[in-house]
Amino acid sequence: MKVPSLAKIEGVYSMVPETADSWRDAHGTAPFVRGPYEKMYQQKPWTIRQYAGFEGALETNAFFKRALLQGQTGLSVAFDLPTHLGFDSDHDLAAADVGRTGVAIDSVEDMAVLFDGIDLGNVSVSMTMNGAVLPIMACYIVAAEEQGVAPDKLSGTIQNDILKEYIARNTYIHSPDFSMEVVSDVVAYCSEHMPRFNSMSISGYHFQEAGASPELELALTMANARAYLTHFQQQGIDLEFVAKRLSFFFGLGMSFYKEVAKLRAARFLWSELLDEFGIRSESAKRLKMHCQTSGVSLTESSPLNNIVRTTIEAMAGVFGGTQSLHTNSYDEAISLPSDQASKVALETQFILQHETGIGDVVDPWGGSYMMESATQSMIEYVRTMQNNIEIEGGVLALVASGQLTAFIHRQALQTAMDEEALNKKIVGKNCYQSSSLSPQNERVIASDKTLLLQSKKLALLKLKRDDGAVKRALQALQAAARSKQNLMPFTIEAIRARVTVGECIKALTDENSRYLKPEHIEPALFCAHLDAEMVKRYQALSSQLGRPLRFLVAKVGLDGHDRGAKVIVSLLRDLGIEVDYLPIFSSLDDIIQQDGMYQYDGIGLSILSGAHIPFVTQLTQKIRTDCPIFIGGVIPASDKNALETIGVEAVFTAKHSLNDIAMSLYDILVVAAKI
Ligand code: 3CP
Repeated sequence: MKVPSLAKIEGVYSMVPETADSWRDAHGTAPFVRGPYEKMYQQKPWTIRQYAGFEGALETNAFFKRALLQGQTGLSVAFDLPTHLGFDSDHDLAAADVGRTGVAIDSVEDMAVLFDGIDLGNVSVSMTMNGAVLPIMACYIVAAEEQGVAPDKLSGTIQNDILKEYIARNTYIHSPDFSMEVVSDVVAYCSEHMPRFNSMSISGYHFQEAGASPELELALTMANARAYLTHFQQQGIDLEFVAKRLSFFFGLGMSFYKEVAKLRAARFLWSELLDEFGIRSESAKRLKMHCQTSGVSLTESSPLNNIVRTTIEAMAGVFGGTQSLHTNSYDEAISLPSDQASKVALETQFILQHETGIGDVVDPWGGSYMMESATQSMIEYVRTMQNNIEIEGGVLALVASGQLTAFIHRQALQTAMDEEALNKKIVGKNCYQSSSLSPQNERVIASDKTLLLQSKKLALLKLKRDDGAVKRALQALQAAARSKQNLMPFTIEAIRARVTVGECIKALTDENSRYLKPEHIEPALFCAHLDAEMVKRYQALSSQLGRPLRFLVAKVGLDGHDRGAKVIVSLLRDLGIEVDYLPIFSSLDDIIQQDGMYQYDGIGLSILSGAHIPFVTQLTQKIRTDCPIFIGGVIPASDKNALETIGVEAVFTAKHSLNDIAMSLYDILVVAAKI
């Protein structure tokens, strides 16, 4: 796909605005570049909405209550990977991931505990859920109903943005076609029954985390927004009404000016897009957004420096006029956020809101030559990209072929090369390195205990419920899927009858089987930036063996973060190694089977969900003893020794440069090859 030049954005500081005169517009009027509301934070500060969830509903409920008491103003639920993918906690594929990167929700009983003592008529709740959106929305609605709160009183947001799951985040379940129907079912249901609830959060955040620049993030987000509007129109949904409750979600990286410009440009583009669809409602044309500071910008070394990064990113969000904000915890490159780091992240927002006066001025960058031209350049970039996407067949076609994913990966490779060549400097990672690590206080997730408890609760639920009602509800859901009716009311009925999340999804996957997207891994030219002697040694090793080295890189379990794994595949291939890649959702049996065929020189696992110990323990028990195993991902330093004891040859984390990784692997390969 053709990519517009970034030169305009890069050279923005010396440009004089051509057509951008947004600063002359009043705040709170179309096209809303200067902000969705006239008085912005002078009238109401942004919502402090920290994304959180771990272990079971009880633990997360306690965390939510503490956060609300401390002054957080909205809730945001992180679900664990099995919930995202529609597996109950007692499913074989769920075992390693229960309660790790979010809370485990198997049924409405769990959802009721999650919000116990929290008035859902008063507190707005965001739920990051896409794949299993039907049963999770239904659990939320039924839990509220049982609390005495009717759907029309509920306020909050469901992410319900499946396109970005295929492009970058990877927690999808069904094929894109069926998933788009599910998305519109949720949107249509909310517009009829939940007028205060945002039925989508069209997300760019994950594109930037996967490697996209801020301008590409914006272009893909707006392209998806257009694809959804087109789809809803085709479904006969009243856009005038639903567009009011479509919100957005953007990332905030370290390119400070670009990030502010991106948020200003986003509002212009949305207002323009709705004009194009003939929508007249002013309130729909106000783009409302949530923002989150960047996870990938955080470093593993000197983690306290991440507080500075997060603060700068958060300021870009506020200058850009966000409605809601999550600030990351400083230890996220190392482990799941500790209590201390979560508290600092929350209090960073209090400091911004109460000590700085940062929100006193509406659109403070308005009128700056640099900012107005940056905003205009963003708008032009997005328009050109949109044009190119249409020429190539539109978003849905490019999602299905995997080209948008590959496109982001190409930018991730470029970033990795820029860091290696020191064209992009990261303090503590590729410059100003120091060996001192700040003291850590890592959160330890009691996953085994959570798994046991969830399994017991599921067994009890199945004993107590009316089996006949369960069977009838599941049959009705399947029949509705076959006859293409809106699935929300049928899922709500099933959830009321105590059908589990996994059972609902199983009923749907029996009709529309689980889907795996195509994978393309782009080549890279890393060797130019690596130690030349070492590159030659790789070639010599292969010559001595009389064959190319052969590697397997695998993503095991349910964790969809594959940016790092794919960069490593490109690196190894550039070193002349033949690499097979087992993509997301691979099992240990897949690895054993592949290794049985090829007897790899090395096997690399990439795990960012915290489930590295159980996976590696099982793998080392099953695999031949002479196969070197490497692991990469978010691995706390305290687990490194345990992994080495189990039999892992090397552990690579965000602090390692590509050169470090290539060197360590070489040393291990030489020993393993017995040359
Ligand atoms: C607000 N209001 C105002 C003003 N400010 N009215 C007049 N003047 C103002 N200055 C009104 C609004 O119109 C609205 O009323 C009400 O006050 C609430 O304000 P809001 O701006 O809608 O704020 P909020 O309820 O917090 O909603 C924010 C958005 C929502 C709209 C962005 O979608 C949201 O909260 N999104 C969060 C998404 C999220 O948390 N995602 C987490 C992703 P009305 O309601 O009457 O209009 S975490 C993913 C992490 C990565 C991963 O995937 O792993």
